Amino acid sequence: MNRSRPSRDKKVSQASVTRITRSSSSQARHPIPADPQDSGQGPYGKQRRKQTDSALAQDLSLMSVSGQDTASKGKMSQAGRNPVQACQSTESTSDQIVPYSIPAKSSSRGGLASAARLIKLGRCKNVLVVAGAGISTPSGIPDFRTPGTGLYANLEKYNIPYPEAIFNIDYFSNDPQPFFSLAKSLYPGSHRPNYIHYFIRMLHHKGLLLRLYTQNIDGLEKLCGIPEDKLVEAHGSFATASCHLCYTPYPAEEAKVAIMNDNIPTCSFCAATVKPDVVFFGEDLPQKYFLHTEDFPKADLLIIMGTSLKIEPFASLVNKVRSNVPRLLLNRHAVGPFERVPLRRGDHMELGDLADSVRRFAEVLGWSGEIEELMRTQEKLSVPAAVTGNSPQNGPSSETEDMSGTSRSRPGAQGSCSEDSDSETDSKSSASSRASK
Ligand code: CNA
Repeated sequence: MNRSRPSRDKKVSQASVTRITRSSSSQARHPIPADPQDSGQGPYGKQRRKQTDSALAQDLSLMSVSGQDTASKGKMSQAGRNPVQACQSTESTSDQIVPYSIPAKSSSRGGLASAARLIKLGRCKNVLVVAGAGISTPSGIPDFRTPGTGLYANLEKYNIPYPEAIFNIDYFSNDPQPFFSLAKSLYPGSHRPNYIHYFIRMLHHKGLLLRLYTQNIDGLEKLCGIPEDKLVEAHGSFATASCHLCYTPYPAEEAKVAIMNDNIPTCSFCAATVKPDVVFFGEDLPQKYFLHTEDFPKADLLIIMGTSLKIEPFASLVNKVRSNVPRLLLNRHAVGPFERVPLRRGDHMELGDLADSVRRFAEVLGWSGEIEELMRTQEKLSVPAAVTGNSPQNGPSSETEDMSGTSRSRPGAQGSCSEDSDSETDSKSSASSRASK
C-alpha cells in the first residue's frame, strides 16, 4: 500500500527526500545497485583511495551480495522471508546469501576494547547507534523474536493468522482489535529506561552521539533524556495518533483513553479507525528517518544493539556507513552482516547479554560511575508528564499491563518523561546538533 502521509517532521525537508515505507519482503530481496556513496568521493574519499583494490573489491562484493542496501527503498517487511517463515524462525537467516558456509564465531572478544580505544583516542566523534527491542528487554518489555519470551511466541490470545498480522496495516484496517489489545500492554508508562538507554545518553553527554536510530516504540529513549534532535524513532511511537486511512491527526491522549477502555477511536474527518503512529508493515516510515542519508556518511563508529536486523528498510541502515567505519554489534547472536565469515574488516561483535556487555563497555571506557550517577539523577528528576500525553489516572497499570511481570511499579513513573535536556552536553556537541537541524 503506497500512500503518502503528511510530513510530521518539519525539520526535514520533504523536497529533499523520496517517500519510504516499510518494504515488502519481495522488494527487500531485489538486487539493488551498490550505494552511490561507496563509489563516489565524499568525506572519506582519501581514506578509500588508500585501500587496496582487493580490499575495496571485497568490501563492495560483501555489500552487494547482502542484497540489503534497501535502507532508502521499499516498505517495511521481514527481510527476505514471508511472515509465516519468519514466525517459525528466530535468529536464523538461512535465506540470506553469505560468502562462506562456515558458521560465525560465537563471539569476538576484544571488540569492546577496540571500540573503546578508538573513542578514548578521540577517533570517534560521530557515533551512530542503531537499536532494537533488545535494549528494552531488561526494562521488562518483550522483544519480537526471542524464543519463549518474545511477543511472536505469545500471540495465541490475539487470534491472528500469523504473528506479523498484528502489525499489518491491511489486517488492522479489517480488524483493529488484535493490535489494540496488544497496544494496551505496549503503551509507554509502566516501564523505565535501563542501563543501556543511559549508556546511549552518556554518549550524547560526552558529545559523541551523532544520532540514535531506534526501531523501538516504547519511548524509553526519550524518557532517559536523549533529546529529540538526537533521536530517530524509525518505527514511530505512541506519542501521536492519526487516522490510518486519511492521516488526519487525532489527539494521542484521546486515542489512548479509547484504546484502554476497549473502544475504537474514529477519525472525525472520515470515520475510519485511528491508530497510534506506530509504523506498521506496509506503512511509510516517518520523515525523520531520512536523516540517515546525511548521518551515515558522516559516522565514524556504528554501534548496533539488540536487534535481529530482520525488518527492512531499517536493517539495511547498517550497510550505509563507509566501508572503513568500524561497526560493533552488541547482541545475543550474530545478526545481519555479522553472520558472515570472515567478518568485514573493522567489524566487531560482543555476543551475550546486552546489559552485561554494555556495562563492560562502560567500564573499559571509564564511564561506569558517571552512568550510575546519571541514572540516579534522571530517575529522581522523572515526573509524570507526557511521552504520550499519559496521565497517571489513565495510564496502564503496571501490575495488570506488564507482559513480562518484570517492570517496576513506581509512583510517578507512568508517562514520566525527561525534563533534563543535557544542556551542558548540547554545547559540547553543538556542531553535530547544528548539523542535525
Ligand atoms: P527482534 O526481532 O525481537 O530482535 C531483538 C534482538 O535482540 C534479538 O536478536 C535478540 O536475541 C536480542 N536481544 C533481546 N534481548 C537481549 C538481551 N538482553 N541481550 C542481548 N540480546 C538481546 O526485535 P527488533 O528490534 O530487531 O525488531 C524490530 C521490531 C521490534 C520493531 O518494529 C519494533 O517496533 C518491534 N518491537 C519493539 C519493542 C519496543 O519498543 N521495546 C518491543 C517489541 C517489538
